[in-house]
Amino acid sequence: MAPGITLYTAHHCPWAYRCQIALRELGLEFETILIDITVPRTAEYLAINPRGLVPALAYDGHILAESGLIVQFLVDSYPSHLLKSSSEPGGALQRYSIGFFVDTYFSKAHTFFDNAVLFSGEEETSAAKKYIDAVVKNIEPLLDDARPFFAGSSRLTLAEVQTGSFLLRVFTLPKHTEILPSFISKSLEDKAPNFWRWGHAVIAEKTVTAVWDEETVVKRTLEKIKKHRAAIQAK
Ligand SMILES: N[C@@H](CCC(=O)N[C@@H](CS)C(=O)NCC(=O)O)C(=O)O
Repeated sequence: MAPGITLYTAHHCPWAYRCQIALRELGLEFETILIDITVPRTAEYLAINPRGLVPALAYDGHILAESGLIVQFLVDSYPSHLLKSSSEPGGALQRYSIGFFVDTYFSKAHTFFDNAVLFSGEEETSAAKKYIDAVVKNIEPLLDDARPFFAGSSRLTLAEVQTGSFLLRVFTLPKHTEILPSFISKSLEDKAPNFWRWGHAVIAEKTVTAVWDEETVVKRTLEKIKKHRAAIQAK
């Protein structure tokens, strides 16, 4: 019998969003329970995930937390096009390369994007430029052979599952000038063509857009910006 799978999530959380991309890519049946993270967590949810964060995954009687680890658990449990096993020919190297790519994206680039969202004025412009420079320097070379996906793959891989929900933001939010300066898009298109092509291929995939709700993400992002700016002014 297939194990019961329940995903506790909020679709506007990019970390949680990764898990449903993985579940859909793997063709797994799962139940979705939406958690309202704009209010304190219920005792019922805290009993599931004492950290109070989304996502959490109930899998065959086990509770798993932390999006990256949940995704890794799923791709390890269900061999697929997303990732080779370490014992397959080329598997260990593919796992290393994808791990290196995902780590590089988050440790060297994406933080600047998040900063640009939160900051305003010169600080926002500076963070946006740092994001573009970091993508050009660190990510662009790693996507030289994307066809259209990571390392020549014609289908999504774990690299896209771990980054897709963040790419949705990168390619959507600069259209909303109350959130980000629009030069981000033009600069990425001109200076990071591999990243631009790859990112657009990723966000065109049905499993990536399945529960994407731009309006809600924009609304929540504006609320987050307001809260952040109020906290700074209160200091
Ligand atoms: N490292 C965690 C991050 C998860 C996370 O930050 N979730 C946020 C929503 S995007 C959350 O649950 N926030 C609720 C809160 O902080 O109260 C993961 O990857 O699962």
